[in-house]
Amino acid sequence: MNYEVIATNNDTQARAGLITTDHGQIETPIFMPVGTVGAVKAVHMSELRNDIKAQIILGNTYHLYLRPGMDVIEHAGGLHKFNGWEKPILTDSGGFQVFSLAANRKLKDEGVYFRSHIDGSKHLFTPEKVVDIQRTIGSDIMMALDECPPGQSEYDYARKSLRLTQSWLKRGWKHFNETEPHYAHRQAFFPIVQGCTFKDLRQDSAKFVADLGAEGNAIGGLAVGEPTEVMYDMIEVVNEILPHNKPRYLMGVGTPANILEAIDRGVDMMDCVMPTRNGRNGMLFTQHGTMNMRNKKWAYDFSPIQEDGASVVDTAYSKAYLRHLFIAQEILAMQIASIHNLAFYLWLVREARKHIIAGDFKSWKTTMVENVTRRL
Ligand code: PRF
Repeated sequence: MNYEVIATNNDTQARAGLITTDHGQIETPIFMPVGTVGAVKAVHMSELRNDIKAQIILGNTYHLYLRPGMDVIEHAGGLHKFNGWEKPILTDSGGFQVFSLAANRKLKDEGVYFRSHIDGSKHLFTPEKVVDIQRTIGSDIMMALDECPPGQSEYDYARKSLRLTQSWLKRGWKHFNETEPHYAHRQAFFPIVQGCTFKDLRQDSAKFVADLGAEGNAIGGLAVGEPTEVMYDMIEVVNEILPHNKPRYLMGVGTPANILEAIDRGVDMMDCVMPTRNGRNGMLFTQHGTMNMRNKKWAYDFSPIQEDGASVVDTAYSKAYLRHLFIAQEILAMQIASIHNLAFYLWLVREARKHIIAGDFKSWKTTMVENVTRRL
């Protein structure tokens, strides 16, 4: 993997960059649609490519390991061959998903024991094992095993948790360097900064991560219940330390406004289930504000979903029709909303990139944050 900074501004920390992987290039800042089980919910690969213009998607170690299992993925020749996505794939390590989904979790020095949320079977994830799993999946970017404590954690817990994450990181990094890819393409390994809402722990974690010298670095443990301003402060603290010549990935964030504020603070990569999950519930994000498509106010509104929208669905269907589909619980409603929201998120980061390069990102961002936070 290679990363090159293309442009910076002197009034923000924002950067425009270019990541090169063996599955192609990624223009940053970038938003990565979430494809937990190897599929972005309700969206075809052709729509991801052509309508949404996704450049990289996410997969999850936890889900793919439990189902279909590593034997199937290995026989398929890796996830790219299995799901037909030929561009870059990033996989999360499973730590975060174990904490949000699995039953009977037990944290030990060696790793995390848990029971599958699917059939109750017992498993152990170690820092080494999640590297092996991600080797089998064949993701272009793999993530380290970490613990992501709740946003309101006490200092003592946060410190102990960070020590565990750091000892896992050392082991995962060592194992990554001692093992080879299973397929013909190269893989990168991103360590994850933790430390909850405590500045000194965040700094400690960021230094530890920076010292490894990985090809990119991630910021975890945010957007987990802490106030938004605290999240922004933590991003600033961490990005003062993480190297400028490596991409920075903010995990699981967020709303369109969160994304713009993160880019302003020097973040290059983001992912979130929000555009797809909220979309399936009838919430549309647009550059003029959010719309709840189940609302009665759209019943006779035959104007396009979004006149100046970024994807084909925006002008192909009316608001009244989309509302009807949601009320009638038609599958097409979820498909349209998912395509619209993802296309909007990808449009937003492309625009951000243009404005970083043009040098007027700061003023563009201020106006855009106001617009996207409106309710229509
Ligand atoms: N760690 C990992 N994945 C994550 C997170 C984390 O802290 C978050 C937190 N926003 C989302 N996904 N491994």
